[in-house]
Amino acid sequence: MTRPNIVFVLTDDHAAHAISAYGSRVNRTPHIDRIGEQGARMDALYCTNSICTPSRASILTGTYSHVNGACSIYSQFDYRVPTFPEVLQGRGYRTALYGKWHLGTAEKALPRGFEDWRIFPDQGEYVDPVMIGPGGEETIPGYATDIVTQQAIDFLDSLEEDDPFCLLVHHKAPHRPWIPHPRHTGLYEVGTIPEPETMWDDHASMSSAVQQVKMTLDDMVETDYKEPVPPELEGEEHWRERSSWKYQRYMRDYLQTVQAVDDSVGALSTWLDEHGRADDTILVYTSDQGFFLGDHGWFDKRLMFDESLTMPMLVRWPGRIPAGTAVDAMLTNVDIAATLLEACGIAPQEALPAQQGRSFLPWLRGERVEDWPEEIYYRYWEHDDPNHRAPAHYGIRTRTHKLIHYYNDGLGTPGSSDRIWPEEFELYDLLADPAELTNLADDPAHASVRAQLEDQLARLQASVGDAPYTGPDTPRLDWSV
Ligand SMILES: [Ca+2]
Repeated sequence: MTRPNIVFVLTDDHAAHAISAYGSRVNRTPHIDRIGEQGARMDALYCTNSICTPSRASILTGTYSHVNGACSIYSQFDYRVPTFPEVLQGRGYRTALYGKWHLGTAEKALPRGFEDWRIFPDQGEYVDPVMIGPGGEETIPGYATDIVTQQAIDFLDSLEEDDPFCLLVHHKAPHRPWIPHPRHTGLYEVGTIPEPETMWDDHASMSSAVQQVKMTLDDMVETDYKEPVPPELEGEEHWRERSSWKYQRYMRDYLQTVQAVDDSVGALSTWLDEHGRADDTILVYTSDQGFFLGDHGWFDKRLMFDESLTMPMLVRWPGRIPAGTAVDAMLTNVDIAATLLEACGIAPQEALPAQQGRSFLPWLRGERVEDWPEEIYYRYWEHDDPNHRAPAHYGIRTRTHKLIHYYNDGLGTPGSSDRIWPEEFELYDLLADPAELTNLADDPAHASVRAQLEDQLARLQASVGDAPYTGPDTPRLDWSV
């Protein structure tokens, strides 16, 4: 068979519920939607660590954070763990990467496996970004999303007709601080954006660790909403009106930056159509994790609640993936490398011996796989960073329940092992309470469910080669390292 090409569009912090193919109440994304209309939509794809660097490392290598070393945005990706683009390059693929890398800019951490690449240092800038490439560093005038799209199209234009290619298009958008292109500033006017149903969640039954995170809408700062808070909204008593005010501005800008991403997907799709390459190209749209869009009163990610845990993914491969396929299998970002390699006719385990994922290609073809796991493992390692104060935790999600274990050592006292709170658990019944508003961990009626999930979590954690947190002497990653 002809080897398929890959165009892999990865955005940053684009929640599924800001994509109309996923039923967004707040925006329209016609070009992204079209991938799913012509191909497949993943309905239960989860990240295994909801933050930028770790998810990228898991996607590229097919491994969990404790294996690839990129447990937090402050820890070093183990560059010795091979990636799927390196495998493809070794098999004759033309490979390129443009945009956000976020796996380090030290010489050994620079992209490998790509014949051409341009990356933003760290998070990158929206306007006139600096980009690093094989020839060094330069400032490129323009808007980051459009620049990355043009670099991708220039690469496609440079190819010979028969070259198989793997192109990674890694946008900065819609990551903080959400700077839109001027062509989109008329969209999603302040005051018109619906508030989510859980925006006024009081977190009353949640763990102390979660109640103290600095991720509420009111925790946003002026660089997020771009203008001073009006004096009449100052003061503790006005926190609700102020949160709504901040929400409207945050969402306006977030959704406008998404619109440029949708334009990018449109441009790439058009290129494939016009050059006769659509039929032999796997076009993927996904994001490194989800994001809270005012859900539970929060912005940002990190926590294991579904808005943050869920990754959107749409995949088009005409003739191979039936149009309109909805995949409800429970998948993770660790499964993506195996899937893409298998689609290219390469046995994942032989090509990437360290990889821990399982190809979900059969699901994409519309088949059902009877022995597919009905559980996913999650671990957030970054502990109590001063900006977000999100606690480290691990947990399990099944079809019906979620159990989360916050170990809490040193929480609120970075660098110390003092225990402010004892370890805590949260248990959610996802069938009765899909919005995850009621923590049942200490409900006697759920004691047996909790005990069973604790056993299941321990088995799952061991099966991926991770180990429980056992105390301050356990090696642990620290945000300050
Ligand atoms: Ca991200």
